Amino acid sequence: MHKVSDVKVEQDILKINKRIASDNRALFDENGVTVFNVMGAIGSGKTCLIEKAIDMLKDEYSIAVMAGDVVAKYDSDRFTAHGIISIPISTGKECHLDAHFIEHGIEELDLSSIDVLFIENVGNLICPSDFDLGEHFKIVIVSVSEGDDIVMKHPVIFKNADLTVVNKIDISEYVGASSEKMAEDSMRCGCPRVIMASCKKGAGIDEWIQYLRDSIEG
Ligand SMILES: Nc1nc2c(ncn2[C@@H]2O[C@H](COP(=O)(O)OP(=O)(O)OP(=O)(O)O)[C@@H](O)[C@H]2O)c(=O)[nH]1
Ligand SMILES: [Mg+2]
Repeated sequence: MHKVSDVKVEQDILKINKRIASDNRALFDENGVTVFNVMGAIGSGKTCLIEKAIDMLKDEYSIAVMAGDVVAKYDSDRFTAHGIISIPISTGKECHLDAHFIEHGIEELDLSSIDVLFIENVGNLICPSDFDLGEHFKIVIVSVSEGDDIVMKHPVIFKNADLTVVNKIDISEYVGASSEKMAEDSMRCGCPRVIMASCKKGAGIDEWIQYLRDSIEG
């Protein structure tokens, strides 16, 4: 009895989330905003890769970010230092963003003046995969320092992703992880595209930017 009611509550939460996400997506579409939901474990390089994208695309597109974290101010300040608008979304105790957080984030933005919105999700590979935010593309950043069995331990988030970035390949040999295995595992889970990158050293950054540009241009 107890278990059945738990399942019902979860189903209701996901149903409500889906409805709000669909409203968010309709607003993004009306305003011609392309939205990327950037997920991945704590410290995998989400902020670093979005910062690179801002620097390399901000002359072509008007970019905004929603920075989601338990305490969001720190990453949000990193984004605004690149001369764009960033909305901090502090989740408190929540381990993921949901569509309702994004709905409130939208109230802070003039969508008609934005071309591209990056949403940096809270760092982890589990909860964010359940929650549609109204984005157009789901991206997972995974770093070699998480160990090369990490993808197969969290197949759902990779299955639902449009792109996996295997980051920190500059330190693969020091941490004893095979970035090739991680890329293969991600494809095996069902992710259609993988980019190998080192946000720090610059490897794969041109491909990352090209992926974003192609996605924005549709
Ligand atoms: N060696 C190496 N370090 C990297 C690379 N990319 C990011 N880092 C470092 O990893 C740390 C975390 O990077 P962030 O971009 O802040 O990671 P994040 O995923 O945004 O982290 P959270 O928001 O806390 O979940 C920082 O010290 C970065 O300098 C990389 O390609 N190679
Ligand atoms: Mg970050």
